[in-house]
Amino acid sequence: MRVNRQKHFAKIPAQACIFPIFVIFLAITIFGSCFRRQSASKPVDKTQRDIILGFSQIGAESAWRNCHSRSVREAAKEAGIQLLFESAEQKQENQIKAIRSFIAYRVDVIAFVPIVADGWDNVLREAKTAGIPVLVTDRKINTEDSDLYSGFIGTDSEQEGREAGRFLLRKFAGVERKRPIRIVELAGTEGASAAVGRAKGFREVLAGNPDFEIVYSESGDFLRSKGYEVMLSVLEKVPRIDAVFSHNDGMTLGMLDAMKERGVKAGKDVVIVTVDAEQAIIDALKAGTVNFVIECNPKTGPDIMELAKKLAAGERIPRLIHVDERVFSEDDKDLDGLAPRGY
Ligand code: GZL
Repeated sequence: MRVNRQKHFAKIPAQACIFPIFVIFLAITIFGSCFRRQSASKPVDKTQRDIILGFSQIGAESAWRNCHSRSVREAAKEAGIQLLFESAEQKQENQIKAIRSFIAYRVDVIAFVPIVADGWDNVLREAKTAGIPVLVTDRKINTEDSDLYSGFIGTDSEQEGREAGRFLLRKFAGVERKRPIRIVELAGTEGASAAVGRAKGFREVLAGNPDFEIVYSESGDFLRSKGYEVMLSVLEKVPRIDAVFSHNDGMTLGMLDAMKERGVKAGKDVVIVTVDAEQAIIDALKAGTVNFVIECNPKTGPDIMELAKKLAAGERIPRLIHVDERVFSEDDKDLDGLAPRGY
């Protein structure tokens, strides 16, 4: 039975309702921010309250990123750290806004994944002025002032690129050929340290070797949809592709869809090398449509929380921590026994 309660409020003019609500809201805001400021200005024994970590994440562009976000959230809960988690939806300006909001809220520590390597000095200077330590995670930043952040924990993208190059050297060693091996590169987000590093390490290994030629490179922004689009276009305009180096599995999965549509036998007609090692790509390795997978470890949440606790306690941390990673190859003896991170 619906009871019309509207009549109980019909006699009170709307203005009279808004004013007391406004006063209450104003009181909470003033008292609340003073409390946070006081607690931040006086040294507070952090054991008496949860450490507050402001975390700016890129977005949700890949299975790898989603696994990384889950790892951070779960580890914060496990560590008893209050996590303010902001997703930037692939925009650097949203990350800068989030970091500024963390500063205003006077969190104990700021951690973030820089979507691209440049453009962070100003906002990190504001964090430094506010006395809030900053941990850079997953991707690296370019800065002249190394004082702007306390340390980095994440993957060694240049090493991942080198592993890709070394596999191709092994794969095509001793193969009689009348022309160089023609390579297409499906690159990650332009300006992202993960893409810059992978490209650099890959080229370092193949540099000066006349048997290999990177005939085409284009960014697919680490997105499956773009990997598909770029590969459809490449198959139209780049003849005789022998190998593809893709900077992440998401783009590789899109590329495999495009190759299948065009009747190209991935893993056989074209050698496929990819980075991340998400489960779908491990399955493709077992099926023979991918030849080599370089692992990029997304499960760094627990390490991030340990470092955040040290920073909150005023302790120093290592400037650079590269997490452990491995490779998975078509030559692995026990493909069924592979132990990827399972995401
Ligand atoms: C690498 C990470 C990359 C992954 C992609 O450290 O930044 O971003 O390789 C992800 O899958 O989108």
